[in-house]
Amino acid sequence: MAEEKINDNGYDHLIRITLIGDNNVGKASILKRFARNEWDAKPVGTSVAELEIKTVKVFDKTIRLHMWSIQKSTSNILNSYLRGDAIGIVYDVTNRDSFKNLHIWFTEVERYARDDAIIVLIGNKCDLVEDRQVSLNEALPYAKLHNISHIETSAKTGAGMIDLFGLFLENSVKTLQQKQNKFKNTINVEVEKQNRELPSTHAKWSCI
Ligand SMILES: Nc1nc2c(ncn2[C@@H]2O[C@H](COP(=O)(O)OP(=O)(O)OP(=O)(O)O)[C@@H](O)[C@H]2O)c(=O)[nH]1
Ligand SMILES: [Mg+2]
Repeated sequence: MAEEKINDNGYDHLIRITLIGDNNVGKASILKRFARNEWDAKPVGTSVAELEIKTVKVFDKTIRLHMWSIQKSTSNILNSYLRGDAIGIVYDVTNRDSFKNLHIWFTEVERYARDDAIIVLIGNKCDLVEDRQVSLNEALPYAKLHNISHIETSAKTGAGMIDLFGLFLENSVKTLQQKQNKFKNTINVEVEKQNRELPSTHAKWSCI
């Protein structure tokens, strides 16, 4: 008999991921690309918060993802969205101001995020090579200073999506399993990667 039974909702764990950052950096587009593999060149801006839901397989667990993108003016309710398992702080590589404003978002994260939350710095719109205003050479030391990972993405092309969400997922699941005192150092990973159209270097999880 399985050591742990899937719950009545059909998943082992619920993981909450929240993307924050300046207006227009592509938070909703990143989630739409990952959740539905869709791209919209002219999306309606988020009024308060937007939710995407997706179910994935990580290690041998079925994970339900609730992924929120938060609008900047949501600051009065930001705290509740920052209590989740993972947070992506997004800037736009073609918009220097969105990089300069990162300290505002880090302050909010430091104030509200859980100690065990997975935090990733995300440089989006890396497809716009000609318009780039923020280089990797600037972003990487910044991420290192804050002791977090950094990934560049393009919601338009899908670049970096699998790496980003692989990072969120693998770390969130490990944290959950450590919490449940069931984490094993050697996990036999057996996953069929189904989202093959997205570029990837990760093979430890799959979309189902
Ligand atoms: N070229 C390019 N454009 C992008 C990318 N991601 C988002 N965009 C565009 O940037 C604009 C803003 O995208 P959104 O996803 O609405 O950004 P947001 O951060 O959710 O914006 P707010 O809800 O206003 O805070 C839209 O015109 C998108 O089409 C990307 O990776 N590459
Ligand atoms: Mg939005």
